[in-house]
Amino acid sequence: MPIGVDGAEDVIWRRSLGKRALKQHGHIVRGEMETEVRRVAVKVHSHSSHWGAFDAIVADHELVEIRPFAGDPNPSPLLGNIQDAIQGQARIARPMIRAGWLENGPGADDRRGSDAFVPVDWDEAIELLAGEYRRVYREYGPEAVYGGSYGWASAGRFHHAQSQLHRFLNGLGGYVRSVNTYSNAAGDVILNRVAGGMMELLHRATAWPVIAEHTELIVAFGGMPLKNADVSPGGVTRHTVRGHLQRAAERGVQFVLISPLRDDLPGFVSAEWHPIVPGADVAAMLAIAFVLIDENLADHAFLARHCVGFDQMERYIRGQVDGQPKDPRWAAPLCGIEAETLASLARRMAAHRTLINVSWSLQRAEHGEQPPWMGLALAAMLGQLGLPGGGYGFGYGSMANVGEPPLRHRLPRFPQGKNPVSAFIPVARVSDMLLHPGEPFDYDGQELTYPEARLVVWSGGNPFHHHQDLGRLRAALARPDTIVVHDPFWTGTAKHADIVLPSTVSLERNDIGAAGNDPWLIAMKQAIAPVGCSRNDFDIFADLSNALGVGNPFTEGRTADEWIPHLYETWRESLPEGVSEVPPFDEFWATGYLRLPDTDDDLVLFNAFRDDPEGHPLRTASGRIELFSDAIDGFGYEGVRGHPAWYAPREWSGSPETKRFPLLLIANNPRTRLHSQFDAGGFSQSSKIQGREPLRIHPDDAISRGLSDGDVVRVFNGRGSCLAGVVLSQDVRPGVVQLSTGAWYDPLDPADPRSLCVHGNPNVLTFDRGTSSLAQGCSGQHALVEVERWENSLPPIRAYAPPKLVERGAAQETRHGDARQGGDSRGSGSADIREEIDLPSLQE
Ligand code: PGD
Repeated sequence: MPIGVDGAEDVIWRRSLGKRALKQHGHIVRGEMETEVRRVAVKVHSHSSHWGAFDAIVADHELVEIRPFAGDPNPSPLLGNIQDAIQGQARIARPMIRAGWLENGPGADDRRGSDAFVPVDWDEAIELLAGEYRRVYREYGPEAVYGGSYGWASAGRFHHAQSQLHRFLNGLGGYVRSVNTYSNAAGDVILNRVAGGMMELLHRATAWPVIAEHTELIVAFGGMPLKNADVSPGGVTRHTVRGHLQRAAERGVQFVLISPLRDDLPGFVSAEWHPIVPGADVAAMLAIAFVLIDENLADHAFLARHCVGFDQMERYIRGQVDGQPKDPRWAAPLCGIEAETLASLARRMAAHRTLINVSWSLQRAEHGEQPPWMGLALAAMLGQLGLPGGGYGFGYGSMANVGEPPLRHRLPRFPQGKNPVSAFIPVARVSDMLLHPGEPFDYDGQELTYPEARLVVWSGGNPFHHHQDLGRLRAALARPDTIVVHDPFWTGTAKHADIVLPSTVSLERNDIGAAGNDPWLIAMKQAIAPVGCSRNDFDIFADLSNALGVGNPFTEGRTADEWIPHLYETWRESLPEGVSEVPPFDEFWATGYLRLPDTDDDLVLFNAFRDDPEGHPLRTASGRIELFSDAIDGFGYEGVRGHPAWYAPREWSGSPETKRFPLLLIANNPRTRLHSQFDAGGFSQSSKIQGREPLRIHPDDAISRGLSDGDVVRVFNGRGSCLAGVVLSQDVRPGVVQLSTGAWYDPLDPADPRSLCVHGNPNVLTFDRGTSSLAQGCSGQHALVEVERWENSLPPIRAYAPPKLVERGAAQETRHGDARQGGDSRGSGSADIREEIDLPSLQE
């Protein structure tokens, strides 16, 4: 499968010429290219990303345009990040070893993050790293290797960074893994116990067309934001959520938005907006439940036949447990929604075909197990679960594929082998593990112990994006003997590693794109040559496996380009008889796209269970929906009863802490990129203010602080601080500020773990506590902060610049000098570095 043999054609070249192409074709400058129409010879390569399939248009070996997949009705603007980002200076050009590690060998080191790096060639990097793997496995065993390596990496069934790493580590004897995700750990754990599995709710959710046709009232806790519906792990070929919402709105569906942010539902659905206090949804839900009970609107027949534990929950709601009825008057001051509004909403919900949606953002917070559980309980009380258009949704609008028809067959999969190590951590407890080895912790009814990780490997994830309280993370990352990072980019994580291995991006390799609940298999064709010396993760692990004497079990004698047809043909052979639509590999590859058979568009969640709960029991302890769980009750965890309940988060608008930090920060997923990916790209950059991530604030809060649109502010609390650019917005509840995740970590003083981040990464502010002992999930959504105008001169953005690079032996000198990063990332940074050390051109 050589580069660019297929799809060669002449096309009209309208826009988005890359910088190098501009130079080669001579005479066009960036400003003109939007209108320029010219005919040039190009090659067209089908490809895919987590935010959409596309054709990569290449001329003279340069990526010149990203053109959305023709079958996508509403392509994502995130495609606009790819072109600039993949060729920028943030790419890692060569394998790098941290100077201090090279000098002193493995060991705890708090210089991680501020130390310089020494470029080495691949042979040396492989030899050094193989030696370190050998040492750690021999001296400490596989329980000393943390390979959880959480992260989305890039689309593609074969070059899936985490799967590649896990297969490699399994070949060495295993590793400590992580469980659940940063996206929805709390929802996963609670719904597995009380609804029989979150995956069922996600992959077999009531189909969007059924909602558009049958639902009368959508009550959306946390909304259904279109920005999140742009993405799906593995890819999304058809962005349909906007169209479904439009059809529903045209049919007259009423939308009630319960969220501190008005744009958590698009304006065209004309939602009734109740700007709730962040973190107080369960109080509002309990008040609605109270009214359903009090006014005899609950469906007792459904509760009796399909649920267990309503009695216990009812006693709590009526106040028979703690003397406090959870009525609307109780809830109103907690959640900021008037008592009468809550009561009338309860009556409307009972009178209409109602869908209750709980977005994932609600459970990415302290006590995050409660909103998905209480939302389900409300839907059970309405008795509409299993009816078309009624019932419950977990994550419509949290991801593109929720509500899309499931595929009839499984997808091609790269086998990971078996991990004999039983030790694991809940994914968001990584700092706890590194800071407290040997100490006990609770998780979902189990008493576990944190292992002692000597070697930490990350491939395809960015903890400096996804983890909370980055100051604490930095202290934790000072502890292990060795940290290895495989990434195409100099992310914060790469800058904190000891050994950095440059991976290719997906456009630099061949792969197969596919995702659950998405109907297209995409031939992801290599479009451009790898930047610098970057290599496919597979090839890196193959070399390491060879060096460690376990080569053949890892590669099975195949190259990467031999694995891809192998995966496809193995998958094709495993399909049931009669799936005649699936052609042989060569045909698929030549066509570029394959429509997969999916199921009908009329799926209704829980309909078989509704009709026959005994014949189609749920996979819960009782076979029914658990409004009271004996198991959870038996764990005896603080802040987790046997039924859903209200617990005030420690940091929220009603807490005593607000005296010092009176604003409630919402650190949600960004609108302009997927997580931290391609933050240097054009679309992401277009939203920055004086180079900083935008922070939305209500005009009342801005005026009282003397702030105007476009100002730069310092956002701070007791854990850290960052700069951000002010956007005044009436779409934010007063008392709330919103700063999305994903701006690359950019410490003013890299040697200070609690340094100001000059770019606007909100995880310097968030707290690092699990949702509860039940799920131990990520609580990154909320934190208390204060905001003040930044009066000093603006520090340059260095986030995308490489760290200081030095020749071997120059490390000592660096320690005494300035070990800060290389300069302004859009200015002279990379030039300085190249003067310092002769790096290969990124384009060669
Ligand atoms: P990404 O930015 O997608 O973030 O966290 P995650 O770590 O997944 O990181 C993926 C990394 O993979 C990037 O650095 C990219 O360059 C790299 N990569 C891409 N392709 C390849 C490849 O082929 N090989 C290798 N080796 N690397 C590759 C996301 C996580 O963040 C998630 S899912 C959520 S929902 C969380 N949300 C929040 C939140 O709401 N609030 C806060 N405060 N924090 C959060 N963090 C979580």
